[in-house]
Amino acid sequence: MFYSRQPNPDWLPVSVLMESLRDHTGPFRVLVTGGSGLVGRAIQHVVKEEGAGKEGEEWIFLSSKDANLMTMEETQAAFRKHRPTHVIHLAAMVGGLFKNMRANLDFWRNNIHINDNVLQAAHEVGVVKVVSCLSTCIFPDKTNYPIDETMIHNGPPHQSNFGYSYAKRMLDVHNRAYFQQYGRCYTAVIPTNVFGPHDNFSIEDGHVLPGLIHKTYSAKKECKPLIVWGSGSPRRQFIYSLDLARLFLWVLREYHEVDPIILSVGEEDEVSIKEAAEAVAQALDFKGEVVYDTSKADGQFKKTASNSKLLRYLPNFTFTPFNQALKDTCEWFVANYDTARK
Ligand code: NAP
Ligand code: GFB
Repeated sequence: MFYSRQPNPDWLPVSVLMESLRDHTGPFRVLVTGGSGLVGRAIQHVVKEEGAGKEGEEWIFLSSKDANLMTMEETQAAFRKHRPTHVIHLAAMVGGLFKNMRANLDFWRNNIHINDNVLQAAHEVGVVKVVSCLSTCIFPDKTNYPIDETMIHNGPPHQSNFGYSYAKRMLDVHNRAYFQQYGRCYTAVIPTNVFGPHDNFSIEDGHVLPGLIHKTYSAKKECKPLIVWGSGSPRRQFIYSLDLARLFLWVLREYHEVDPIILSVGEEDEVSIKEAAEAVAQALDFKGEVVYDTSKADGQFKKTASNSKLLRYLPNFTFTPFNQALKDTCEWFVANYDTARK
């Protein structure tokens, strides 16, 4: 197992270095924090329905009901109970642009507490590897494009979600510190905007695609116009949750750098919010009027990310075509309207 940056052997007792760099040969016992959310449910699907789990592996998916990871006591209790060998750390306070604009302090505090508790509890029980989750919205707002993994700390993030962004950036600092001091291979992925079944379809708190799906569904049912917030000109890359889940499994097993890796569709797949709204209308066969409410914020204009590091590792990875993934997500929402988060 090779790391992008060897810890300075002068800093670490060799036993700790060898202990943490040792290949883990036994079966994985994988703890997934945030296992009940959009990304967690997608990982459950690929492990249980697509056979992505391996013989003898144990997968444990936590929700906040199993442990409130904001408190160290409950976090430690969950880690001592399950004794994972590997962790996929998804749990976080998450939301779209408008929820972030309303609650930057909560996004900062909640996520800082959760992340510090999870990584320390993992270290204390000897977890061999943790894969945490950053986001392409945490990069500097004033930057060159395309964005790549080396640019995380090159300047302030967009004002709309600075609390969430700085909390996520500290995960990268955490990972480097656990590697330098204890040789731990704790790393992170950087997904772009994610969508799929089991998303949070709340119009006020959710992200743009689930919000538009919910609004289009209602507009069609009530024969009203679809109201898209903002100008429709900002640009986004969207990754289907099941594609992200498949990539998470690869990162868990085959990616051995502490440096984070962007998990996103290519720059050429970036679409405008207007194009996304039109794609949602088509997927739900909505033929009514589409109105743009420019009194609402646009947020970051774009955060075009490069997936060239990913494609260097996985040159043949194929993403689900956007319109197909959107159609599947809309069908899931319609079929599960009564129980979906909204
Ligand atoms: P989500 O659907 O909102 O799920 C959040 C998960 O975290 C849920 O399982 C939730 O448990 C859990 N959680 C929240 N607070 C908790 C607490 N105090 N203690 C224990 N568990 C807690 O979020 P998601 O979209 O799947 O996001 C997963 C990860 O991907 C996050 O780290 C997020 O920052 C990152 N990410 C998401 C996107 C995106 O577009 N969605 C983009 C980039 C990165 P309950 O179900 O019990 O509430
Ligand atoms: O997914 P979203 O809420 O967040 O997208 P970001 C916001 C963009 O979509 C803005 C437009 O340009 C909005 O004006 N938009 C249009 C809508 N209609 C809607 C709607 O009905 N709902 C929503 N939410 N937006 C987030 C970060 O940025 O990206 C989070 O704030 C997170 O921290 C997430 O990291 C992945 O893509 O702008």
